[in-house]
Amino acid sequence: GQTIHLEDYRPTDFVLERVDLTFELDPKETKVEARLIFHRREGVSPAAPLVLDGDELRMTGLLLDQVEIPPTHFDATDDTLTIRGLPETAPFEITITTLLSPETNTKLMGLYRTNNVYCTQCEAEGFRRITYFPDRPDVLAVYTVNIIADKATTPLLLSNGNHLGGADMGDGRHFAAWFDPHPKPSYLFALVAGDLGVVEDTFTTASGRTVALRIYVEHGKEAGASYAMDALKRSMKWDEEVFGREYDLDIFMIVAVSDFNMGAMENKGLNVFNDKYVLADPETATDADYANIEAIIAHEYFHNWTGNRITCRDWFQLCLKEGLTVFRDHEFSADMRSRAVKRIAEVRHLKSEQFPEDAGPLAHPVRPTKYREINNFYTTTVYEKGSEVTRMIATILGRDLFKKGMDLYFDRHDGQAVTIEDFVACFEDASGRNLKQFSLWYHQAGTPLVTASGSYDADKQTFSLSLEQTVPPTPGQSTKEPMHIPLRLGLLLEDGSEAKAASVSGADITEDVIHLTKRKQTVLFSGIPSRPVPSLNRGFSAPINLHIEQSPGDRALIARHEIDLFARWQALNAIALDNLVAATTQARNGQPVVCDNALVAGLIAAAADDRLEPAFRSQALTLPSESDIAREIGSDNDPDAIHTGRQQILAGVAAAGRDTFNRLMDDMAAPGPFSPDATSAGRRALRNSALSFLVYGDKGPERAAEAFRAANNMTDLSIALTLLAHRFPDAKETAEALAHFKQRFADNALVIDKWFAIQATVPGPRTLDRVKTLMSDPLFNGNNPNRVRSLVGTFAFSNPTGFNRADGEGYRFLARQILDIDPRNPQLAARILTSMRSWRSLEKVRSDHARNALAEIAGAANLSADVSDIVDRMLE
Ligand code: BAL
Ligand code: ZN
Repeated sequence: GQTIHLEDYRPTDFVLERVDLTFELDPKETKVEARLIFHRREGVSPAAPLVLDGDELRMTGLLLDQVEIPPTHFDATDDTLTIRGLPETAPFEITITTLLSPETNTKLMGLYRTNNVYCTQCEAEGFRRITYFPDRPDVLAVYTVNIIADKATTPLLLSNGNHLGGADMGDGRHFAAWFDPHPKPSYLFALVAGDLGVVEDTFTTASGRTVALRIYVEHGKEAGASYAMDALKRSMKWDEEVFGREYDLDIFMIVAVSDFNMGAMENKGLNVFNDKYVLADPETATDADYANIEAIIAHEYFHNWTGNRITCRDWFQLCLKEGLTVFRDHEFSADMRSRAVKRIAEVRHLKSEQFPEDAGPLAHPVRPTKYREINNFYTTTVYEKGSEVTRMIATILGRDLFKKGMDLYFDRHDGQAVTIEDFVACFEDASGRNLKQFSLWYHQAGTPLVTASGSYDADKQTFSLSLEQTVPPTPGQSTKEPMHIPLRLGLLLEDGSEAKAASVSGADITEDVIHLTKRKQTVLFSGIPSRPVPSLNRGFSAPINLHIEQSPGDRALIARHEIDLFARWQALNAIALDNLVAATTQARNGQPVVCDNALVAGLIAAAADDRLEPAFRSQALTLPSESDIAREIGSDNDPDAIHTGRQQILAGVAAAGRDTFNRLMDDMAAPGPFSPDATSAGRRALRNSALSFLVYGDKGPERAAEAFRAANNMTDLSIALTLLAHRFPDAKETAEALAHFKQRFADNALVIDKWFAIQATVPGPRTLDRVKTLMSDPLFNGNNPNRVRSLVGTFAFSNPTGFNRADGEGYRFLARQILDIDPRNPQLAARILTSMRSWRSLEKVRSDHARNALAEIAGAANLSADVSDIVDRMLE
């Protein structure tokens, strides 16, 4: 594919006014008639042709104002339709007829079939697989959609907007008409048709309108949608209360499907979801599943304003809707659950997914300036770092001015397709602050590194904090400008209280935020009575790497006394990470691994502290992952040494904390029947953290097997199974538990995904053979994205020792899988391939194997644009 550049943006020559679509649905041959009313934009040359996008289309008719267009007046190529000789000023109607085969559409873009249901996915460029169209987000039009289908097999006919009516056609078919009054880009178009069950409810908006709510799922699964419905109503209310946003149609629909490339899609009034993010009951969903459902239901709903009412001018602006909407769903979850625990989970996710991306060959700015395949830019940088950038605007301006800026954004740009510059201007105008330097966060890739050191002058009672920032080079950006980094901080005194400085110089400071804007800056705090311990980047106010020389004792002081709970966790995590990095070196050199007493004491004290909420204590007990350690080390990584070192540290904590963990098993036992609420989930999390350490210290599988038998919910059951499979892979009890689990849930695809994932993550070199064997299991299905992700994706992304086998077999296996998946589903193949994004930070033997595997992919014939874009960037 060719490279698209931001600087080449220009508006279309023709303005699209209206779209009328008629679908005659058939699995093998669906007929689509698209009637498009255009007029030439003022000032555009009368000779300019109309150029429309297409992808794998079969066109059987092309009319201008109902008259056939002669072949001399148009050209149809693989990806465009060019029509010449169009009216100079008057509006005209183009009618295009295309034939589609939904049944054989395995790319899951455009119109396809899943479980006998017709379904669409149009973001980013799927609409052009339905008809020729100006398929870009700045073309907003009003749509009418007519759907015709067999009545017996396809009783349900859905599209965007409001239902206009329908009728029997007398020939076994029926039709329905839908009208969406809100102008929208084609990527928000949706059609769903089939035979589905429904859960219904209503929501009354702040202004008193009644909105019909419907969630469609497979027949028999209706009960599993009740949590999603509850989350939807809470989302609608929250968006009214917090952002002042009301819903704008008479009906809001969600459809759950089992074959979906993404998590979910925010089509206007008709969200389509991967059923993984809709269906939940205690027997089959974990606490993490419940939290994800709540977050994603909210995310897609919130898009109605941030994405749909105000959309992107072009795909370079993707973070305009995604970063902002992730920020909104994070705030929602924080309000529904524990804010501190939510923030810890967000930061863990950001560091484990986005930081590696930003440090490797796929690094790109939050607002990129070029792309070859837009599907490859639905990244954690655009989403998660994009959310962090929005959060920093709120931190810099403060709550009230941030709200004022958001209100201005909704007011000023409703109904428009806009840019990041438009978004930032609203906050500048609302606050009077200059955000020019801050905007570098959108344009410079790479995670900034801030190095800090402090010194205390007892005579003068001053504390001086020297800060230096560097932004590492990233592909296409070798030198960087200093950024505006908002750092929240506190200065803790020996007794744990916080010092209040008499004055601060050397940096702008607002509340507890210091604004770092230069490469080097020294901040002087006066009136500090004794040597303080600085607690920096409270709440993770900036998405940076922070290096500060701090003794374990100073960190322990923060871990005990910070008023900011996130900062306590951050301090514990820093102690643990130092220890794990040292343990890796020791393991690699064949030395005994030393587990620091300060770490063990800190972890156990946090776990045992009844004043803290259980969910937080569980987070405190969760050591940095093997990939966290690899990222901290940065280069020449040996995943086996990381694993061995970490296991030794785990053993140290398990042995020292046995009494505490045993007590927690009792204290955190469920007091009543299962409930998915955050408090109950937190108790389960802490109990399972304790169980994990106890099982770690066990010689045999009895305790884990007993936990498996006793579990009455999927959280406990899947953790017990994971403990058995990972800790005692060869035990008879493990084989029995795996067989029992498989048999019990054989007809529940989402649970069977967990069964595959648990086995794919068993550490060690033998797991590759198990994964290969599992691929021949009758329950494996290479056409179902969730299933492929659960086995192949989980193995590559989440099994550092298994995937990174020293002999390179893991990479060769992945290369073969990518080449196998790519012709069917390029998006899925490209996404799984990004699991190799950190290959250059491996030690030489492994990185040589990895390069060879990537070269094998790059050299294959007929690669999709998706995979070739990723592999080329990885090898660049
Ligand atoms: N727009 C793609 C799916 C999502 O981010 O909501
Ligand atoms: Zn989104």
